[in-house]
Amino acid sequence: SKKPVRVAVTGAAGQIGYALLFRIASGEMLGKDQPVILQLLEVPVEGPQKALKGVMMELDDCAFPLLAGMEAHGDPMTAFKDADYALLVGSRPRGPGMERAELLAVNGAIFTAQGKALNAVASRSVKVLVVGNPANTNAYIAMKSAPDLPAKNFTAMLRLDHNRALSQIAAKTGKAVADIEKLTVWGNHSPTMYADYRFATIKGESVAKLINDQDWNANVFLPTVGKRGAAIIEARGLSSAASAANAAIDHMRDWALGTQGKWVTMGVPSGGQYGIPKDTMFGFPVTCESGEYKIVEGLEIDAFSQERIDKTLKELQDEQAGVAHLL
Ligand code: NAX
Repeated sequence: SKKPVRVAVTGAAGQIGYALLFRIASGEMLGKDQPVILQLLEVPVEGPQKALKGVMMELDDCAFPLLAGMEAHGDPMTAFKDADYALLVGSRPRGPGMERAELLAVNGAIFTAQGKALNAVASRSVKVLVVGNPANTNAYIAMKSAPDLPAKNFTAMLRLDHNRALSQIAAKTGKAVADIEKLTVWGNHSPTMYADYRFATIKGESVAKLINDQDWNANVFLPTVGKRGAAIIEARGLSSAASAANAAIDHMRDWALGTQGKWVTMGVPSGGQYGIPKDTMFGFPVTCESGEYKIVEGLEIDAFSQERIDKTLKELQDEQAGVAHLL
């Protein structure tokens, strides 16, 4: 049987953590033959640490055959020790009335510390996924704080936007989600992201031709996908959690186990493709094979798409400029 791998998860006592840990421990992320050791990080404060103990009691009570070990931590320097995978979920999202500078400062502190800890103690091939918002910029901060790790090990979650777009297209066309290929989402995980179905196909048929409605694209589809997070909060009174956890599982599973040539969306440091400056943590179409992702290159960018890409890039560059003094 396989040797266990170490999976670190931060924000482990939060909403997404509660929807995520049980699926990792049951083998949905890394395969039904891959034992895992969970290294769980929460803030070193009594309430969250106690809640984390409760989640671990429930994990125990599932008697998952693949759960080879489990630890609670309050310090990233111990939580990330030898980690093969790190899912950085805990962060300080923007609250009502919170200034942008304050948001960037609080997260800057969290993600510089976590980046440094990964740099110091994680496996040299650790695969890092940042979920906590602002996800792209937090991933960028962690990457820049870990100079001894390859930049390509750091990624941000755009998969929830990708999955939201898939489901909207399936509803619009009346076709099955499973048959949609070559969809992507460019840019920042924020309402500026650009979900792009120009290359998408359903059983070989062009999605753009099937829909054939640019007004729907610009005025219904893009706003619906872009503002879906706010719509969930409005309906549920809480932000997306199960769907976010599901997207994190999809992202890591595809990165680790491959996509068999299919496109998925990941936020990854740009290598300069499509005019996106090097190292910008940007949503791109990728394929994954043998534990590595590869940006799909050479796609044509029309005027409408260029305008959208420029807008989401501008937002990311402003965020990056706001944290530059920390790095
Ligand atoms: P919760 O507030 O339920 O849980 C967050 C947990 O993180 C808390 O238990 C908190 O104690 C812990 N935490 C905070 N700082 C920490 C630190 N420095 N180290 C370790 N743990 C820490 O939030 P939840 O609903 O689980 O959401 C978590 C994050 O995901 C938020 O930032 C949220 O904005 C973000 N999201 C990102 C999405 C994406 O697509 N990238 C979608 C869903 C979600 O909105």
